[in-house]
Amino acid sequence: MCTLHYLENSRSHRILWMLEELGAQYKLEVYRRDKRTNLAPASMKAIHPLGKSPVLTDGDVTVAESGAIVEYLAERCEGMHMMPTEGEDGRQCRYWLHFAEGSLMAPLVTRYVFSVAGNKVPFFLRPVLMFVPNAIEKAYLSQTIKGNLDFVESHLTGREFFVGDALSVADVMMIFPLEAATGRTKDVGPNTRAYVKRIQARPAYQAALKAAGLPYVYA
Ligand SMILES: N[C@@H](CCC(=O)N[C@@H](CS)C(=O)NCC(=O)O)C(=O)O
Repeated sequence: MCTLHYLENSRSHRILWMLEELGAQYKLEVYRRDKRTNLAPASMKAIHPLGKSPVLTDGDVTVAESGAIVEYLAERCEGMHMMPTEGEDGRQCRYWLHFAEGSLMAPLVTRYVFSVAGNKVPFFLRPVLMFVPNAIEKAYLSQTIKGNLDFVESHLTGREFFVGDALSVADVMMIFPLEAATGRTKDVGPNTRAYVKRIQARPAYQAALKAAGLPYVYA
């Protein structure tokens, strides 16, 4: 049986949700974030050298990176119906799986790090110390994030899922950045907001919340 190393309020939630969608048997190890730094606890480094979450262990096998974990689960837990590999659906599935972390999460994380840093700077020093982050926000982050979210919004027009007409690992990967964006920006369109609500209403998603037994705050 595999074990999901689950960090509170993190990308781990998408993996827990997938395990529930698959009806897989699993164990859950829950880790709390450090109250001062909000980082993962040092004990996660004993599971994987980077100490990030999610991590899945399965006997001697350790799998890190959400994208690699969802592929592993599809292959190992009779979940290939969630990972089309052929034709246009296969290409689309691979595209969105990579887009989620590669294109969508990256600028959202950068903006988040800048905002946390900004909150720690005394307000009278902010104009000086936040000059570079503010310039990066203006010249790059705002247009990149908006461009990504407009692209997603247009893709979701008239669609229930990211790929074809069934839930796939593309949805599992996309939900986390879309939840984060919904909480943090006004650039998320109505199709995307409705999609996030639909996913969150799924019984397996609700079962994942229950299994974690912690509030899930992603904004
Ligand atoms: N691209 C990685 C990102 C992993 C990652 O950064 N996880 C965050 C949680 S969302 C984490 O562990 N943060 C705690 C820390 O950096 O200490 C993935 O998708 O698994």
